[in-house]
Amino acid sequence: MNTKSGYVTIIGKPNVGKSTLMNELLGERLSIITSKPQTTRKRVLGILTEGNHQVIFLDTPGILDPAYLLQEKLLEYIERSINDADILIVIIDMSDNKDINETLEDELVSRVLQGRDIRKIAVLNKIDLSTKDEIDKSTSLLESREVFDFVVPLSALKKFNVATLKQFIFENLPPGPKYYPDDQLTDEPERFFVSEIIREKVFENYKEEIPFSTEITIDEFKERENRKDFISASIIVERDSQKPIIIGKKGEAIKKVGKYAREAIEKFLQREVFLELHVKVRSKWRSNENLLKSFGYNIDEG
Ligand SMILES: Nc1nc2c(ncn2[C@@H]2O[C@H](COP(=O)(O)OP(=O)(O)OP(=O)(O)O)[C@@H](O)[C@H]2O)c(=O)[nH]1
Ligand SMILES: [Mg+2]
Repeated sequence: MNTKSGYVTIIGKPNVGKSTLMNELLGERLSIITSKPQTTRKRVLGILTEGNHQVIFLDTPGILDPAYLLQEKLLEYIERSINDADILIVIIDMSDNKDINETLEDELVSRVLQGRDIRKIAVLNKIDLSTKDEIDKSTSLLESREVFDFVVPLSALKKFNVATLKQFIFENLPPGPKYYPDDQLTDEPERFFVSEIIREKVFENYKEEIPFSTEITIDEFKERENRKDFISASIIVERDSQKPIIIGKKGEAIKKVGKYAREAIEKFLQREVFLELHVKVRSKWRSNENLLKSFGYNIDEG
């Protein structure tokens, strides 16, 4: 059989809709999405198999100038995912006037665009928030740069033009074997998605610097016969003063997060679970090499 397969890496500034687009292309809610920037912190792999085509999507953290060690690690995930790419998607937020130039002038992006001979796609996302004139103007501007093989305005949220993008990807996949079984969606373990879902609920339920100061660890994940799975997780914060904020008055805040997280985990795993949440302080974990490693930010091992 003439199969086609390849890696499609999705990059862009924070919050432009990378994870929304990957999920939409996959038809599954795999990567977590929130209205806050810096939601994605690792490379998230999603597999799409249709007929003779297998696409391995890599969703990446948003590109920014690293201010602390965690952000340097995020940049390494992005660079690595770019190196793996057969096709590169650069997403630009159409509703943010500055985003086109800032993205194209970003050092990393311009290096990639001028570099390796791979297919390069510009996605102008969030067109549901713009007028037709604005969209036409931005599309022409991107086309005039002549670095992209394809420029597509779309709305990942409203599912507009996503099929056109998918078609282009399928047509431009190199010949190759299927790397994964047809029904496999990802290569990450269930506990990764469980921790991500909890982090999504933390992002959604706390304000200001709290989401950015938190990390999730899964301390226990037990499948039990004839009983619900048992999951014990910790919300890690950076300072003692953040602990009572996570817990809330009479424990209400953490209870709410726990409920939302459990419901979303059950939906994802399609089975019932018992979820227990703790809070731990790990001083300045975002700048601590060993702690980052223990939280799984070890790029060398993939
Ligand atoms: N209006 C509109 N909003 C969108 C669209 N696509 C994504 N969003 C919203 O933009 C926000 C960010 O979406 P994400 O998919 O998390 O963005 P991201 O690029 O993965 O963000 P990071 O992982 O933080 O870099 C969410 O609130 C989405 O619902 C779109 O096409 N239209
Ligand atoms: Mg994301």
